[in-house]
Amino acid sequence: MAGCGGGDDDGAPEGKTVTAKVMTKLQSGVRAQVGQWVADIPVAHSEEPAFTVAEVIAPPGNLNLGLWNSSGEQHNLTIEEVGGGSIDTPFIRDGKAWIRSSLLEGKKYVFYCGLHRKEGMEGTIVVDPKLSAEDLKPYQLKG
Ligand SMILES: [Cu+2]
Repeated sequence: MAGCGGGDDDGAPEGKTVTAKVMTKLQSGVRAQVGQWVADIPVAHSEEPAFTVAEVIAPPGNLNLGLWNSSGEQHNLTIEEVGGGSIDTPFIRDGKAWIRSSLLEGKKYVFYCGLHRKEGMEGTIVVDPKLSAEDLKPYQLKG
């Protein structure tokens, strides 16, 4: 439970790295505006509390993270600038919640669940100013 080791012997699934996508058109159910960057952070369906995402890559500017929770357990999503402030969603047991942060180049950000951070429910946000137009993929809300 040190929280800094690389051990994966707790049964929680390994989170993946995702690149934020851009909103190209308004979508109901998404709290983001056209031109902004969006990434989904689903809660894993596992015995141990976990997100399925461990790292988000996004350019500087507004990033919208969508917490997807259908686990039946309470979770939330907090974005924290390392050494700075944080912003969080309410705790939800089912459904989705959105959070927006304005990412600055050169700063470090983490995201985590306020209840289960010690259990490994956390990840990092990498601000990459080199993300180019070729990297843009349209965000599409999942059914
Ligand atoms: Cu949690």
